[in-house]
Amino acid sequence: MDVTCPVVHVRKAAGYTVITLNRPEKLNACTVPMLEALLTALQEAFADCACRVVLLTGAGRGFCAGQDLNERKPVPGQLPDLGASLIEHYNPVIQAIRSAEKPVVCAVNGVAAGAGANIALACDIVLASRTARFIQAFARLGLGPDAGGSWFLPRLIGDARARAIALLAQPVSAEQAHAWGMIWQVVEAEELMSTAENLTVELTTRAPGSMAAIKRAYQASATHTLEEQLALEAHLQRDAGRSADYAIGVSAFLCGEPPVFIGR
Ligand code: LHQ
Repeated sequence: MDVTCPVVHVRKAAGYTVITLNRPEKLNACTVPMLEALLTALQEAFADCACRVVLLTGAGRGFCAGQDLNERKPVPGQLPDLGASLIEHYNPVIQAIRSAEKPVVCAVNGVAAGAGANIALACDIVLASRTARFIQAFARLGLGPDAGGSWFLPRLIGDARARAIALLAQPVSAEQAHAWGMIWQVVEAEELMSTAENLTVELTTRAPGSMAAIKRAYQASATHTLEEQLALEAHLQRDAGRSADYAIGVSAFLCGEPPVFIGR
């Protein structure tokens, strides 16, 4: 079933949901209605038993140009509250992606700038078209980093590179992003969606409980000590060992058959 709203398109496929940012004429720059629709689409997909994986992409030649600057134009005599914008609209999107039990694949089909770049980096597996660019545009606008960029980037590519690309606000090509470990894969533009969709389908065949445990463990490892992480792994593995997924996975292995996991 397809659900279309003006700014975010949702397509439900077998085992996964494709969410497409849909303001192509503005390179999918984010407005409040778009961010609200994106959050709703993510929440619905995460709550949908028929959906095991989410694939996020953008319509047209851009992935997302970040905040729509027309919507947040400085007005003389008024003090804008961009912090409120983040707290109300961007942070919930980032947190929804990171705290979800289901993997989110991102197909970056073109330029990803500002908060748009960081929405992509919040996702679990990021593929980019060879034509895509990632721009930490904030320093060109008199802004600081947001949408999790200053958390994701040092972890993904190291502090030296993260600081430099933020301070310089220079575009990073998809190839460079891949070479630095910022993203999983670079794909020719015409093959991006088929490659991303095939990978998404492959993820739907993996154990849903494993997806949830892996996401939880990797998120926690960013702040945990080794001791804390070992304890968390033991806790997660105790639960996993008692799950239907484990019974299915082991019995399939012992029978020499591919496992067919039931949903959660
Ligand atoms: C846009 C935008 C855009 C509006 C392209 N806004 N129209 C801030 C505040 C609050 C809270 C949350 O977070 C943030 C952080 C941010 O995200 S601030 C925004 C960060 N993004 C940028 O600074 C990117 C601004 N855009 C650009 O630098 C260029 O458009 C890029 C490099 C992305 C693409 O360049 P081109 O390929 O040459 O395309 P274009 O510039 O011609 O853009 C196409 C259209 O999209 C154009 O509209 P028009 O009606 O003239 O055809 C642009 O005005 C529009 N557009 N980004 N952020």
